[in-house]
Amino acid sequence: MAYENVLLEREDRVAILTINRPKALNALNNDTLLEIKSAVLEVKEDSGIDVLIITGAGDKAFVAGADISFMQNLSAMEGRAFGALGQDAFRQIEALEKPVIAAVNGFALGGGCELAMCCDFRIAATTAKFGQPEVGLGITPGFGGTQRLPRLVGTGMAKQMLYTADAIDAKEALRIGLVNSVVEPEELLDFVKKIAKRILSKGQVAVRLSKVAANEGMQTDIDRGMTIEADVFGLCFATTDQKEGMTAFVEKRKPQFTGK
Ligand code: DAK
Repeated sequence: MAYENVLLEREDRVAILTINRPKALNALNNDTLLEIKSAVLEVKEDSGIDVLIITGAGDKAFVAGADISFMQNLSAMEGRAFGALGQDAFRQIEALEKPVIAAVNGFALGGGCELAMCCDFRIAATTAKFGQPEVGLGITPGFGGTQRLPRLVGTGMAKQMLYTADAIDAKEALRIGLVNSVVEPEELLDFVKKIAKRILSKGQVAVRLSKVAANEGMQTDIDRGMTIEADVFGLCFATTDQKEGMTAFVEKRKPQFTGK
């Protein structure tokens, strides 16, 4: 499908989704959110893709937030619909049964921070900045920020970021656990692709089921979480990847996984 506000490229079994409105620092308007949803659906349905990387076009921004010019004159009902669209798009990324890595190449503010947070994990360039500036605009975060930020960095740090609207740099994001690594901007995409390759070398059914179990477990109590884990663990024994992985170990060779 042809997109105007995003790019969807494929390299081997990795898809790279680039939010592509550099003149507006990749801010998210209605069309961009709709295109993100379509692109993620494409990735979901493409059995040749096992990992998704999300990044921003240009060297300044990952995504500088929801598009303020677009939101400025929305009615209450339009605002509600816009919020629901963003929530829906980001939930679709979070629930995608394939690993999603955010390569945060600059400003990740408001909806941009929220987009990064719905990915499985985040790798940042040294130039990245994270924040939820919404209260400075007289609104609350609307694409999951009040829910995902406390889950990721703890309630105290999340509330400080939410109430002050202050942005933090990549080093601080690393310290509080919002990102996993910080690398030079020119190394960012290669670094993330190397992580993707590490994932691709493993059994993909097991990778996907790990995501399902971790995500569902985060929303429930530990006992229910253990049941979910036992279920996905059991399911692995119905796969050829499990047979191959364990046979290869016993035969002291590298496994040849087929994702089946
Ligand atoms: N929206 C629209 N345009 C934006 C933008 C944004 N979020 N961020 C930047 N731009 C545009 C600028 O207007 C400028 O356009 P031109 O003037 O050149 O036409 C261009 O990008 C370059 O930006 P600057 O000239 O400002 O660049 P600087 O380097 O000086 O500053 C900056 C970079 C990122 C610090 C600054 O642009 C900035 O503060 N941007 C806004 C950041 C922000 O506040 N983001 C959060 C947006 S609010 C909800 C639904 C959604 C949401 C909440 C609720 N419900 C329905 C409940 C989500 C809210 C948000 O994300």
